[in-house]
Amino acid sequence: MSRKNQTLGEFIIENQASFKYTSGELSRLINSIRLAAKVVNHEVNKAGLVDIIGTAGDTNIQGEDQQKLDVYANDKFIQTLKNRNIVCGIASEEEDTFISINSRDENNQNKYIVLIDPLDGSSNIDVNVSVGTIFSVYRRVTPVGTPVTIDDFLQKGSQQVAAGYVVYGTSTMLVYTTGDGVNGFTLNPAIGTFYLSHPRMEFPVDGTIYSVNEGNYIHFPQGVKNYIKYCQMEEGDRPYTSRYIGSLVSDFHRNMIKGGIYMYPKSSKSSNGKLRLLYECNPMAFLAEQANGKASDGFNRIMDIDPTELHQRVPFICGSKNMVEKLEEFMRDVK
Ligand code: AHM
Ligand code: MG
Repeated sequence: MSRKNQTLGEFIIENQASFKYTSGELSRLINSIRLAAKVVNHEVNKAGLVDIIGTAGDTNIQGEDQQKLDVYANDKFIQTLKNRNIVCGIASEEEDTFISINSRDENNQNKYIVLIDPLDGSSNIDVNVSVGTIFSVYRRVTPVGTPVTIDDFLQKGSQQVAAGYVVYGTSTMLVYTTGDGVNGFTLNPAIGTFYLSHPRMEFPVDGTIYSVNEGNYIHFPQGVKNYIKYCQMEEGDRPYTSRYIGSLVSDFHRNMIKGGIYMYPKSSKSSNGKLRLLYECNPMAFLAEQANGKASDGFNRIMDIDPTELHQRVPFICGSKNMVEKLEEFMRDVK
């Protein structure tokens, strides 16, 4: 089956049969995400040349308007999914409401909807620090052939059929799951091909890294404060190392490889935290569980939350299983 250095294209074809709904549609969908990721990667890599090619709002030498990178990424992902006539609906962090797609196919048989955060880690975009794309895929719940409705998007994370991210880091990687483990592919920019570099990725059950914006410490719930103090205590393999990039995809990616916990809890400033359930937390939770990790809101499984709004926020704790469970223990203790 899968082997290292296999290209993503080969991997998709070889693994298509093992996916329980084998229409080829999901494979085409992952393929178009792969294409859009390459286009966005090219643009992200040019971001450092901003003084030379102009900033957002300027007109470039070809007379084209320079776009902000997150707007650019949003356009590219939506355009690619639309053009390839693959999905029946898209929701994005950058769009107020969902987009219904009229298939060119007369029978309009498209079954999948995609939720996407086209460029996450906005505070890192202008400073040459890793950012990422996050995506989540569901089968629609309304009848095929009719326009999508909000019900197609407000599904529990446990209903996801695929999820993944692209990290635009020192290398660009696409990491995804279709419910049969997590595989990571690294882009060779010279030839524009993704290769399987990280087969069967898994969180170590325990870790020694904690990732949280400690500037918000005084606003955190007592359980989180106690857990942070626990991380810092001198005992056994503690104190843990604190690492926070401020880019969910990059923090998650590092923690999955090395073992760690990511936290964006609620605070007295934001009662549901900051991160969005449908296109940030659920896809990362699906990946985490598929990689033997865990994702929680501090008390309950993220993927069991019944969504009520497209842009809903939830507290998000995710990472190595034992670490997340330890945090939950601290939360319960002060409930
Ligand atoms: P964004 O969608 O505006 O980019 O916000 C999401 C990002 C996450 O990637 C990151 O983990 C978090 O916000 C950082 O937030 P903060 O700067 O408050 O620590
Ligand atoms: Mg985001």
